[in-house]
Amino acid sequence: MRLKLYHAKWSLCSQMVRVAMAEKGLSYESNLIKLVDHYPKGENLSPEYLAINPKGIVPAVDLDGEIITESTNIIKRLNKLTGENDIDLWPVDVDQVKLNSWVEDTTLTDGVPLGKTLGTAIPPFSLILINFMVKKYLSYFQAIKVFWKHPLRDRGRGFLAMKFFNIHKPLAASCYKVLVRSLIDIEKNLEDSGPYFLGKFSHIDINLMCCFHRLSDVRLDKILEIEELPNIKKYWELLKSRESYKKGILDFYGEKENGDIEEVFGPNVSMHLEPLISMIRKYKT
Ligand SMILES: N[C@@H](CCC(=O)N[C@@H](CS)C(=O)NCC(=O)O)C(=O)O
Repeated sequence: MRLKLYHAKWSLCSQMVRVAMAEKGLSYESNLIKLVDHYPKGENLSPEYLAINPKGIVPAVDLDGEIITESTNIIKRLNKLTGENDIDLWPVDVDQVKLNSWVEDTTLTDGVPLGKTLGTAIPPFSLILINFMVKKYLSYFQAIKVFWKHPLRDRGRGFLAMKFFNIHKPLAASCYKVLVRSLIDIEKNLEDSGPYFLGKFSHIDINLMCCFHRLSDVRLDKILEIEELPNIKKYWELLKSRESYKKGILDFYGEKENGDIEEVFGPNVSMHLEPLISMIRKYKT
């Protein structure tokens, strides 16, 4: 079997697939793609990559010549393969409806407006970093080229807007409610079924591991440690202790990834932390 992964180091959806690969113990040929929002010579809009994924986004997998795109599809497909570890990411003895809907809602699903679900509410919080990277790495000419070339029109428009303006703050603020509601739902769910989201480890824990990790990239991880969310605190520790967290996420942080995060935040926490914590306290009382 030949398994080739097209992915990016700092990409939430790529992280999800890499964690799934690590959980299954699958070895793969790695093809790292430089994304146009943080590399002047971005590769995801190149004719070669567009031939693999015409949407120009990562991840994509080549499984014996068959191209699979969309992180959820990829993970479901990988789960059918036999790797070194005997683990089923879609166990039949857990609530299938819940698993399905939570996986949907924690994925960056195309066509779902930003901020509608947890999976589409996390990226707006990442925008502080993306906004910074677009300004830092893209020339005006490159930003205009991305605007023209990006098959996903709203992405092209967004990246161009970020070259000129800071659009991250209002967009993140518009997602407070969804993030807070989702955390409260997760807390309640863990209280009922823990230690993993549906009792045993499954696809949804991979998505939540990556979403929570992104919160830590944007200096919002303190929200996962507050006393109002004790089950989330335990759960996050448990997720971080899995080998797949290191293999699929941490191992892909280099000087550039860490350097950009440091340059944006320094020793500071996110500007959204306090309002979010106050909102959780309000909802919990
Ligand atoms: N629905 C897709 C979303 C994929 C996606 O948006 N990937 C981002 C990185 S997380 C990307 O390729 N961004 C580059 C761009 O839009 O130019 C999935 O779940 O795989």
